[in-house]
Amino acid sequence: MLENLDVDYDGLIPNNVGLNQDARVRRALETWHPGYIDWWKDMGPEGFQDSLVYLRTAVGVDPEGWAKFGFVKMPDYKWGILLAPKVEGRTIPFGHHKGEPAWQDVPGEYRAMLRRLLVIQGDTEPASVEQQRHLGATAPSLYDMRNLFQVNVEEGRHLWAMVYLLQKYFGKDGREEAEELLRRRSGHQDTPRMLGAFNEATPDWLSFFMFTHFTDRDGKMQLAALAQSGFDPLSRTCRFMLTEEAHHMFVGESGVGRIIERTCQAMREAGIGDPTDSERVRALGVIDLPTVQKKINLHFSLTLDLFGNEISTNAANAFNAGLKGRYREDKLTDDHQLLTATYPVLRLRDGVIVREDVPALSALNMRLRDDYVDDCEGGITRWNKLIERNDCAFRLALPHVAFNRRIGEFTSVETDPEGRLLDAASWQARRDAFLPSADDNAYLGSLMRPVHAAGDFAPWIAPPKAGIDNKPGDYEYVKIEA
Ligand code: BYC
Ligand code: FE
Ligand code: FE
Repeated sequence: MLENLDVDYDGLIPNNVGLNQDARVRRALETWHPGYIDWWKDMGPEGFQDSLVYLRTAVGVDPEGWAKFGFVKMPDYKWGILLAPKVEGRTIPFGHHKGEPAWQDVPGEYRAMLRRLLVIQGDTEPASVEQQRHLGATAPSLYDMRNLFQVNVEEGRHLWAMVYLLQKYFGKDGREEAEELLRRRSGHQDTPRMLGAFNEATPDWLSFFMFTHFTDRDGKMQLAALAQSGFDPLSRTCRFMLTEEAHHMFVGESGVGRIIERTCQAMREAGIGDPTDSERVRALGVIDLPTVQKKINLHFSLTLDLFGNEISTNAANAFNAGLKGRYREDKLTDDHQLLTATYPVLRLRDGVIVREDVPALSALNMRLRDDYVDDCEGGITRWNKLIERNDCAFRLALPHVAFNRRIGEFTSVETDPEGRLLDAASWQARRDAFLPSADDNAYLGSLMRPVHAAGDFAPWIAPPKAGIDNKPGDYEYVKIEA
């Protein structure tokens, strides 16, 4: 147990997987490293590569004190390979092989399925860095700029985590996949990233906060499902990744919260009682709450697509194989095989949305998505409390799961955010009331002006409650001219 907590921090690649004793994998990773750095310089944060950034670096896997903070130039960040400690005697928690010893090596019959899961997971990590690469230029404060870069370097580390598994357990195929992960590009016409939401633009900071709130939360759910895996190295990898994920969602939730707070405050000061009077609110230079709602509608619906089809044989196969479990599988008290269970799914039947019980095995994507929606509801409740505390007569809400979907049951229809079906003409007529319009985006764009003085914040966002690592409010988190 103890050796798992020891991190070798001396070499090129900090790790707790004994890379020094594993010449083959170390060589493969060291060969991959220059390509990764080239990718980071080309596709990672634009500008600021020579700036000193106050970043946390993972230096251990002990839940207390796993990270240390310090100034680093991003290309010199120590992207390490860290697995949560091995649990002695762990068994496969679900599926056909439930109760058998957890696999320490790739089960031959599931090799292709496992590789695909690792590649899809790996692909999202650099994709998000690419999507966010222009945001440094318009950071509303040094605090926010630092948080952006923190998220970016950790998504980079998540790519390393998947590349390690590919190179260690999949030999030549794994090395080829690792190269491909550096070759695909978010939004590229010919070589796009694999999943829809990761090819969308993140044009402004409200989008960034929504992305880290909603889409990083898909990351949390998927990693939690993979952390249950009977393939032990994947389980241990994902368990440690989840430690980092919490901060990404904090950045999103608190970022949106600070925008809401600033808007309410400006409205109060100006004596504006109607939060839907967007014109007057915008004249104050803050983000009107209806625009926040539209961004919620967009990012929530795009992220729901990442759960795949409601009814999925891929998901059933991955569960039966013991590779991908349910959210908190270890806390659930059923047979963990789902031999006879059913699960309710919303489906489109003759133009009507109905609830239907289907075999639970086939509905695992739906189930994970439901757990995700619950988690998102918590965020909405907290934002609404903030609005209420500010005496503002406005409430945010998640749109219906059928709204604006491109994957699954509702691909072929359009609905309003309450889930009422709309014909094509009504959708066209009302689209801009539901989703950010060109005007909304242009307004947000007009607010995106960088603020570089330590302790200052753009006028559309409130300062955070506390600094990172207990630093004071005027801390210089990024030394731009290092
Ligand atoms: N876009 O049986 P189905 C994160 C494809 S986020 C495009 O419904 P399955 C992060 C699917 O590939 C977490 N294609 O789907 C967040 C399949 O194609 P093939 C990322 C899609 O396989 C922020 C076909 O449709 N991790 O970490 O059950 C920042 C039928 O598929 C999409 C994972 O996703 C889509 N949205 O479920 C940084 C975990 N959806 O095979 C990072 C690993 C489906 O027929 N991935 N398709 O050609 C998985 O577990 C599953 O692959 C999915 C899809 C949940 C994604
Ligand atoms: Fe990640
Ligand atoms: Fe993340």
